[in-house]
Amino acid sequence: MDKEQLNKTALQEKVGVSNQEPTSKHAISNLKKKRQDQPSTATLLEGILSGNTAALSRSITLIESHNAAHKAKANILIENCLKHQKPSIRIGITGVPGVGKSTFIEALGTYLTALGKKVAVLAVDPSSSLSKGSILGDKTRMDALVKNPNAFIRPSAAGDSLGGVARHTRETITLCETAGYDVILIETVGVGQSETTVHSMVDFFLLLKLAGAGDELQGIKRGIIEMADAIIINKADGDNLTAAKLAKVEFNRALHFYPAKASGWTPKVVLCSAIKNKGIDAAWNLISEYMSHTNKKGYFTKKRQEQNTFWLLQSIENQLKDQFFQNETIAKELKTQLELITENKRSPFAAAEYLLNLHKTLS
Ligand SMILES: Nc1nc2c(ncn2[C@@H]2O[C@H](COP(=O)(O)OP(=O)(O)OP(=O)(O)O)[C@@H](O)[C@H]2O)c(=O)[nH]1
Ligand SMILES: [Mg+2]
Repeated sequence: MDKEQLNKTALQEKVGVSNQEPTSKHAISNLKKKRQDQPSTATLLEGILSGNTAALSRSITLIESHNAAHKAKANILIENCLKHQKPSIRIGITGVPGVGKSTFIEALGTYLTALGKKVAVLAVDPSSSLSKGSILGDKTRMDALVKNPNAFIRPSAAGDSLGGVARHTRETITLCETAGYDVILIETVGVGQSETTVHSMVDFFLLLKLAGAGDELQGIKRGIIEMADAIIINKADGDNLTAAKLAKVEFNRALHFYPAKASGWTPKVVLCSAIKNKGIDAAWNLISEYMSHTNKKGYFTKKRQEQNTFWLLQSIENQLKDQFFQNETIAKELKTQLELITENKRSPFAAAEYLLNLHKTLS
């Protein structure tokens, strides 16, 4: 083997000279081209409209992307979808971890597909990147639904901020409605901020509870009960049934003390055993009753319009905040200003005004 040939082997290293990757230029350019070979927005829309779930999944991945070019493409796709959006009902499902949300969704989803409806399940869980198992767990607890051709399950992008997850979920709802899903079920853990976010994007908000444990014990805040259009007492089976019946009476009484809803709807309490498939029909009947009640009064559409206004303003707020805090000069100056405040040399308001003026000159 001559010296030149030796230089070409992958194992040989000349001091100070890094060997070229043993990949041909042709292969690299092919790989890059393939990566760019993303389907066009027209192809994606066509796929979504024809019920192709792979196209739907790809479109959701596109809207979840942080890449600027993808974001621009996603905006076009969403805008084109708006013309094709079909009627649906968006249902938010919340409750403390372990109350049975996923089991309930599995039962309700299966029940609805048997009625001939198409069901999409989305999960809002910004903490899932930390807790990891939650999304995977959901998938396994929805065994039947995962295999059901009339159901589509999509967990939220892990590791995102709540603002990011919320935007993606809102846009995913639009995509699912374009694909013709009649019922959109959105699962969220009822212990943080996410349920307020979900409440502002759904038509009907369902709170799952357990009998026998106080609100404090269940980590449920009063505000969440106020948001609920229905309370489902889950795990009303076996030894728990008597306590569940009692809880129903108590909740019905307690709900009278909450202020009346703008829709004129009185929240109701339903007993359910998601695991035994009991009370699922009663829960759906209640949701249907709510739909006809709010449709009659024109409230259903009004609420969606109000939600759109809220999301427009929320989106502006989020983007302005991002622009501000992601600016490097601002980040540096912010540190200096914080020091000045700590040393009592400047007031927080003067510092804020200074930073905002600086941002204005930078943009
Ligand atoms: N006895 C009984 N157990 C139930 C019922 N529904 C759910 N479970 C059980 O409760 C546990 C938690 O159920 P999940 O559906 O995963 O609860 P979850 O609210 O989705 O939980 P997170 O996603 O972790 O917040 C599982 O072991 C279920 O089998 C029910 O109606 N009765
Ligand atoms: Mg779950």
